[in-house]
Amino acid sequence: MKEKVLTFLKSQAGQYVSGEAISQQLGVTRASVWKMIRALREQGYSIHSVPSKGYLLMDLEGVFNQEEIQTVIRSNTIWKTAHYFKEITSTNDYAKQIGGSLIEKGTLIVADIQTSGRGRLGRHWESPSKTGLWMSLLVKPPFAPSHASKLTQLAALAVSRTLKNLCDLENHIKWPNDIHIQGKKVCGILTEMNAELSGINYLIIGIGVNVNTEAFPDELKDVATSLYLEKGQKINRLALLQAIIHEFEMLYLTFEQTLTLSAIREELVLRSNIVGHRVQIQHNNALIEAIAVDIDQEGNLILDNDGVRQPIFYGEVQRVRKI
Ligand code: BTX
Repeated sequence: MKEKVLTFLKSQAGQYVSGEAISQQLGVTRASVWKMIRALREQGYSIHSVPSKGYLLMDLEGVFNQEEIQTVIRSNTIWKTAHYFKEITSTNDYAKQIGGSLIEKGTLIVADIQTSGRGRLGRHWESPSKTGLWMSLLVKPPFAPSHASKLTQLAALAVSRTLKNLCDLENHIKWPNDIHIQGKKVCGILTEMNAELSGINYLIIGIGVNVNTEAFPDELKDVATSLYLEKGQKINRLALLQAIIHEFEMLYLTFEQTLTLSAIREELVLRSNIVGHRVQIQHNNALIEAIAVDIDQEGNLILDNDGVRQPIFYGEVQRVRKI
């Protein structure tokens, strides 16, 4: 029954609804309306009450709980199962714990806070409470481990498209795993897998998006940004989650057919803030400096060093100056 109260409040978005109106609509007493409002608040919904006006649902920033997340992924064909945590060390760590026993095609793990969010090479990923999208997409793909890194590119494109289409924010993909707005990192992606030569046991695509972050710690404020800081308005995290998962699903289903990035290679290049620039890259213990000229259908960054072309599969890339 409390779901019905919630649906009713959502249908009146932005307006106060009296306890009387809710009790009449649902055919229950005012006392049970109050009990259900209390239960919804315990579930994380922010419901404001004013004695003369009634109740107002204030979930413009998106409330995460098991039911809401399950609802937004209902139509997804790959990630149908979700695990929501109010707090967790890292969604990627949890994905590893359950990865061995994963039987469904895909599982989504979402948390409101990560206490030990991780970036690449064990670096810390700042994941404060309820302001971001901290999630892992766990999947058991039927293809060889060599294809895994391409999924980072699919995820980056899914986020990049969503930030443009849903939030109207211009953004760039910093090959291979970040999304930048105005040169600052708004999203990072960490892909990890458990594999044998014969195949992938499970693969985890961890995605962290700074959504409604109002301020960053000193060490990040020059390099990090959030959708809120760029747009000046709060973004509904559930809507963002739904859009990213939907984009990713479409990209993944196409990728499964060809196992190459040929269908999206040009778009990856267009959205890149690396291709067309002189870069430095740490690769196999050497620091290479060259011009990034392309991304191939395997997802490699193509460097041109005085006419010699070299594909780079993975690495830390930094722009040196515009050519
Ligand atoms: P990365 O190694 O490319 O980036 C890590 C670096 O980014 C840090 O060293 C720091 O300088 C900077 N940084 C830390 N936190 C933030 C932040 N919130 N916003 C912007 N910059 C930041 C990027 O690794 C991959 C990050 C993946 C995070 C997701 S969240 C869900 C999943 N679970 C988990 O533990 N990690 C992934």
